[in-house]
Amino acid sequence: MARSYAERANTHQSPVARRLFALMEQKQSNLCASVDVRTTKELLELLDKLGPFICLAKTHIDIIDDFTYDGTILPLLELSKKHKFLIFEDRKFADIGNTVKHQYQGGVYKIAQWADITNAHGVIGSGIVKGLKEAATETTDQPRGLLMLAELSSKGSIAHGKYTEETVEIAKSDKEFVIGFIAQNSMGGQDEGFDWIIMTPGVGLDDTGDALGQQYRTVSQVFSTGTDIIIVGRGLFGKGRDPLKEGERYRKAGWEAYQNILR
Ligand code: 5BU
Repeated sequence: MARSYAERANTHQSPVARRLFALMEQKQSNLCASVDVRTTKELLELLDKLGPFICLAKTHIDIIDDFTYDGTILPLLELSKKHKFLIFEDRKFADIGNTVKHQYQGGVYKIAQWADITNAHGVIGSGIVKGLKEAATETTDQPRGLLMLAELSSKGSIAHGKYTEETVEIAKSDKEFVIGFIAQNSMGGQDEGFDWIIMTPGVGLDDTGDALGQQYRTVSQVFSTGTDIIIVGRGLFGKGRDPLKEGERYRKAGWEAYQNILR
């Protein structure tokens, strides 16, 4: 029997996860918008439209051509307050602890300063969790959360079987900082006291994939395999789609699918 977001908002070990679950319940949304656009203007305009429908905004901050901290991040943080959503930088860290620590804290993007959530590959071993946690603690008093990349949506992905299992083991190394997985399936853990959040990309209601290996499943399909949060990008704004219309459509589909698994 699935546990409700409201219940998990009260019991989760991570303050970021508690905030996220509370927002999800309040906004009746398990929709994360993946806003993969190339200019600050497009990013902010899109999130101002999608804001009411989402619990989380997922960025690839390094694809913004005109990025500046003050011009891009400060208004992004304002929007996150205005519309009440958290921010997830999909950085996919994949290096030794010492290097990812610098990458998370420093450079032009200074991700640890503004992103509530980020993610990392398991290929490197548990040092990556330690390095990122140190960076977060040294940078800010604000709570930060990490997702491990357990499975991918793309055709031919080699993250499965033993690799996925070992990534789950790495996640167990820090119960408070690691809040869950990017995955296509549930990763278990409940028996051992873990309340992992599963966020699933590769979700689309109108397309089955793209020309570069992306594969889409429907909202009800991903809920049937244990997702908590759907990550949707081009389904919301690609091909001339109207983000206001699609935002509400995916929010509603996600909320109904969640209510079905609670029954
Ligand atoms: P789309 O436009 O809905 O296809 O965008 C999906 C987003 O999720 C995009 O930002 C990818 O980088 C991200 N993604 C993914 O599609 N599949 C994965 O397995 C992982 C991330 Br991990």
